Amino acid sequence: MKSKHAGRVLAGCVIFLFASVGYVKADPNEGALDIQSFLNSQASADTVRAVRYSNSYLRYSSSPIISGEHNVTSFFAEQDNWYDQRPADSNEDFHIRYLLEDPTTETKTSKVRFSFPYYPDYTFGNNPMVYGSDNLRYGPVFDLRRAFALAPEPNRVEIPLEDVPLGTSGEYGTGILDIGTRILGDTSDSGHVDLGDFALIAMDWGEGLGQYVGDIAGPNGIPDGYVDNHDLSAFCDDYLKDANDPNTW
Ligand SMILES: [Ca+2]
Ligand SMILES: [Ca+2]
Repeated sequence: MKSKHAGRVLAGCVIFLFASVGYVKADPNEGALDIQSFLNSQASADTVRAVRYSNSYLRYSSSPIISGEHNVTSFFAEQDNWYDQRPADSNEDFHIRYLLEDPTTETKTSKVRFSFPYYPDYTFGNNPMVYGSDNLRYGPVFDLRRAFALAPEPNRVEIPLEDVPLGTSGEYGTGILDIGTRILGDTSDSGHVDLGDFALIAMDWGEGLGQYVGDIAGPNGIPDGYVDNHDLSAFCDDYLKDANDPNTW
């Protein structure tokens, strides 16, 4: 009787052990984000994956990641430079270059798509995610999480970029994705959100359609060319947050 009970306990332990090994719990700081560019609605590049994994990233070793490299620049291209060259758990900014091999034969529309491949796990926890591009149609930066929350398709955000003119070849744009290192409302990019950032928003308040430092949001979470209540609301959400103090996020 005693040994039968012990046998059941042992069997229970073994089952528990297997269950524990099989269970994947996302570390709040870990994540993966797929980034794709599109010209005239056609995917113009392979998926680039922005990642921050510690050891568990090895589970996804088929991802285009070269670990151990210390070049913080990441590439985004039609051809072969499409991998993330940062260390696997890097906290560095993710630099993106939009590249073309052949000159465009017409002016092309351009957009970039972000999606979480392992939703709801591995989404970088609550780390702020801010993206800025030199060919973002409006605004200097936008909050990816705000855009995700308001996107028509869950876990997929599409951002229109400026058109790529006829005859363009090589690099046609660059962008920087900050994960956990920049706060959207920090329009001065000083690391801290305060009244100085509000002053920049106030300066652009009510102006006509254009590109403004204070344009950090819009009805769908993406800068819309105007500085109004959407931007003020985004600023208020971030007021007094500090990029160096996660407790304030
Ligand atoms: Ca600031
Ligand atoms: Ca706006």
